[in-house]
This record gives sequence, structure tokens and C-alpha cells, in this order.
Amino acid sequence: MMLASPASNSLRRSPLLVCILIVLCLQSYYLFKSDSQTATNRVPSRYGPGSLVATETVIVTRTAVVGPSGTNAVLQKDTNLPVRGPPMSDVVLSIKTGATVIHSRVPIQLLTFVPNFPNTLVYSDLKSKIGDYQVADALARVSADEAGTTLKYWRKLQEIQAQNDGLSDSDGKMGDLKEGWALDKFKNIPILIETYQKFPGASYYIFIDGDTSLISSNWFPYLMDLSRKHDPVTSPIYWGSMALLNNVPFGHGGSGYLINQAALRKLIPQDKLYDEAFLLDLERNYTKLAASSCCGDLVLGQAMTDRAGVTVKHKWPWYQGETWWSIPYHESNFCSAIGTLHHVLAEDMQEIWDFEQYMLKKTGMDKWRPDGWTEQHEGGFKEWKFSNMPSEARSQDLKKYQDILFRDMYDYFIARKMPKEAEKDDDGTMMMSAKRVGWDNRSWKEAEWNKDKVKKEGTQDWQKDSILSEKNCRIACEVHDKSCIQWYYRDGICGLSPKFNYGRRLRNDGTYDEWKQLGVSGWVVDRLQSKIGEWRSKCPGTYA
Ligand SMILES: *[C@@H]1O[C@H](CO)[C@@H](O)[C@H](O)[C@H]1NC(C)=O
Ligand SMILES: CC(=O)N[C@H]1CO[C@H](CO)[C@@H](O)[C@@H]1O
Repeated sequence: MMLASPASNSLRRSPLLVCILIVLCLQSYYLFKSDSQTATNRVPSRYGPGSLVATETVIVTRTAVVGPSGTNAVLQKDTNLPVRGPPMSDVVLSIKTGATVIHSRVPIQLLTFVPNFPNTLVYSDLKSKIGDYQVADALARVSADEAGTTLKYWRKLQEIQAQNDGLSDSDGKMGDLKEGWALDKFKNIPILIETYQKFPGASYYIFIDGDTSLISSNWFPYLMDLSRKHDPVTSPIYWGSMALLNNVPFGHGGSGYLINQAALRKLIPQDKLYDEAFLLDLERNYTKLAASSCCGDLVLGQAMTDRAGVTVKHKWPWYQGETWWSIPYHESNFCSAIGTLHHVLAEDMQEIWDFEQYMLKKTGMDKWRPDGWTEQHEGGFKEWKFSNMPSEARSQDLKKYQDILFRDMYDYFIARKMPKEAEKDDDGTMMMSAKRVGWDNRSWKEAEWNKDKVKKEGTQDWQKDSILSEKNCRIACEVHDKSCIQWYYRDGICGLSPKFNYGRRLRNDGTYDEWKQLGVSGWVVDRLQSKIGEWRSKCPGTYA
């Protein structure tokens, strides 16, 4: 009442104000009406508001404008909710992490791509929670007598948790427990067993780490295509980025690996799925192997090969061990679709999600649905089974789906950050390159010249000279090696690369000279542009 009186005084004075107020009231009434209609027409979603029909979700905010019914609610459309493709309820996503890094990694996964996978499990080496997600302890069923002394770290974690000491490694006080690497190798087999036990009917199981990102929307058409060629229940699949160690092929864990139900059935026969004696035997055998082995993904590869008779298939670059700035771009991947990314920092994970959102809105693929998809699927009342797809979906032209490609990632993240023109060197001479000091563009990963390598017979003079100075290394790339598009120099090391890598700053503080010590990277600008043009010609178009 107190507030209303000055307003009513001025209302009496100004008929114009009254008119405006009436128009405002009518407007908000109709806004309210049309919004509540869209809201009720919607199929209620099992995946929570915003996950399926994000742009139609209505958010109620309170403002001071008085509505016709005496309430003061005004409805606004929130357009900042994520856009998502069809949810993948026939896929289980299993995330492996450790107690000292879980809080710096997993929450951002849960906030970004994870909701596209309604069946997600999180495993650590300590039972805990993130928000409403239960985090299971992957080591709970590991046989201590087989694992040996390494398990002391696991007990230490429990002790620290019980005593209320900090577990995260931010201040470096975790010592040997840092990243829990010693424990990590025991997790893969128990996680595999439990993931299968929890969802024995799923067509696919994707296993990733806490620092793995998925370009989640690419996965639905990918799994559709795969399911047409290999029935997920009868034709075994174990795909990933293959690594080899001691002649054992395995899917590299950080890059993520995909296993279908058929492959899991070969490892654990259906009638043994809840046979504790059998599962204990299986776990013991591979815990024993893990104790003398380096890594859990290798142990899993061995189990799949030995027991299931399924050897991993190398499906790089879909399964990717690097992230946007550390990937070597080349014709071999430029036009390929991205499945996973690895070594993703939390802030990069957000950017990768923003990138996926940007692309989905741009291509309109957020609205793409498989043929045979119904309102029932959309609302979550009926499950989409990749093992039993409708006939329309089996014959659908998947080429019409616009995947998100490495090219798009290059365009979105890198193109605008790249120097466009060659620069002058410190001594004033014109270079063919643009360079960055204190920067690592990872050229050394391709061909690195160093003092040992130049001793080899047949080494040419320019190769020997390349390790002597930054200038020589640059000239080796610009003049002598015609395939070279970027170089990296650091005290006695010269890297020359025919692939493009953006890289990153090695250190943020310090002097120019200190940065120089860390390394200098250069790109041969014209050559790089023409190479990118060449690679792009196989998949014309840009993200813009
Ligand atoms: C475990 O290893 C033993 C000895 O090699 C073998 O006989 C047994 O079949 C294995 N069990 C499982 C479940 O892998
Ligand atoms: C960040 C990064 O990958 N840095 C690398 C730079 O190059 C040297 C070799 O020249 C590597 O040892 C670093 O790890």
C-alpha cells in the first residue's frame, strides 16, 4: 500500500501512463498464456527439463510488474540452455578417475556432455559423491593378496579421508599419492565387470578417463552406422586408439575405448554374469597381471585378447589422445569426425562444449533425429535400441548427418589465433615464418634433430647445422625441408614438422630471455596456409 500510493498519484496526473500500464498488463497476460500452452504441449521428459527441448523450457522469474490476476510472475524464455541431440540411453558411459583429481575434472564433465548419456557411472579409488552422483570405489573388489604392496596407497587415501586431510593435489602435498597412478592400473577390470553387471542389456559401453571429452553429438550417428555393420549383441567390437606394449595391443584408456555387448559376453558368459566365484577368479587373474604391469588399459587389452578372443581395432582419429591445441593437424585427420579428446583441462572442456554447442546450432544437427524416432523415444517412454533399430533407421542416409570435424575445431579454436603474415627476425631480416617465444608447437614430436641424431651417417650439413641456432633451425625448415610447415628450437634441439600443431605457451611469467630458453616456435605462414587449403579441399567449407 505504501508503495502503491505515489504511483496512483502520478497515475491520476498522467492518462498516458495509465495506457502504458494497461498495454503492459495485457502483454504479460498473453505472454503467460502462450508460454504455458507450449509448456503443457510438451512431452514430459525423463531426462529432466532442458535436456531435450531446451529452447521451449520456461523459467519463471519474479519482477515488479503487476499481472492481471494479481500475481506478479512474468515468464521469460531462457535461450542459454544447451542444445542436445537424441539421448543415448542404450549406451553406458563409464568414467574412471582418482580421488586426488576427481574434483578438478569430473564436475565439468557432468555439467557438459554427460547428460547426453543418461546411463553414466563414475569410478574413483574412494567412495564419494559429486553433487547427486554417487562415485563408486573401483578398488573395493580388488583382491588385496594379488595386488600386493601398492594397495597401501588405497588404504592411505581412506585414512586421509577419515581424518579430514585434504585429498586434492593442488598444493603438491600428496607426494606418492599424486594422481594415484600406482592404483590406477587395478581399476579397469573391476570397472568393466561392474559396468556390465549394472547394465547387461546395453548395446554399447564407452570407457573414458576424467580428462577425456566427448564430442557427444557425433556419437549417435556413429553408433547407428556401426550397429548396421556389426550387430551389437552378436558381433564383438572393441575399438579405440591402439597402443602396443610388450606385444600386447590395447585401446589407450585416456583416448577412450568402445566395447559392445557381444564382446563383453565373450569375456563374461551371460550365465556367469552374477557368478561370484567366476568373477572373483577373473578379477584375481587380472589383478595379478596388473601388479606386474604398467597400466590398466593394457591389462584390459590382454583380457580381451586372451579370454574373449577380441583384439582391439585401431580407430584413430575418432579416438583421440590429444586436445585441440596438442593435436597434429594433417590431411590424415583434417576431414575426419571427432569422437573423443584427451588431456583436456577443465577450462578446455568448457570450451570444447561451447564449440560443440556452436556447431550444433550452426548446422542444425541438434534437431536431427534418426528415422523411426518417435515422440515416445523423445520423451524417454521408449528406449532406442541400437541392437534392434527400426527398419527406416537401417536404411537412412547417414551421409546427410553433418559430423563435427577436426577442420571445424581448427577453424573455431585456431584459425583466428594464428599469425597471418611472416615477420622480421630479431636482426631485422625478413623471415618466411611467424614465431612465438617461450612457445612449444610440438614440432619435436615429428622429426627432432639433436646432437646424437646428427652423428648418424648420411646426415646432411643443413641438418647438422640446424641444431646450432634458432636461425639455422628456422632456415632448415624454410629453405631445406620443403615439407616443413613448422619448427621448434631449444638449446641444441631442432624440430621440423610437416603437420600443423598450435601448441601453447610454456610459461606465463618471466623475461623474454627466459622464455627463449624454453623454446621458440615458428610457422612458415604461406606454406601452412596452402597446406590447409589443400587439406580443406577434401571437405570444403568452414565453420563460420
Ligand atoms: C584364471 O587363471 C587360471 C590359470 O591360468 C585359469 O585356469 C582360469 O580359467 C582363469 N579364470 C578366468 C575366469 O579367467
Ligand atoms: C608442453 C610440452 O609438451 N612441452 C614439451 C616441449 O618440448 C620438449 C622437447 O623439446 C618436451 O620435453 C616438453 O615436454
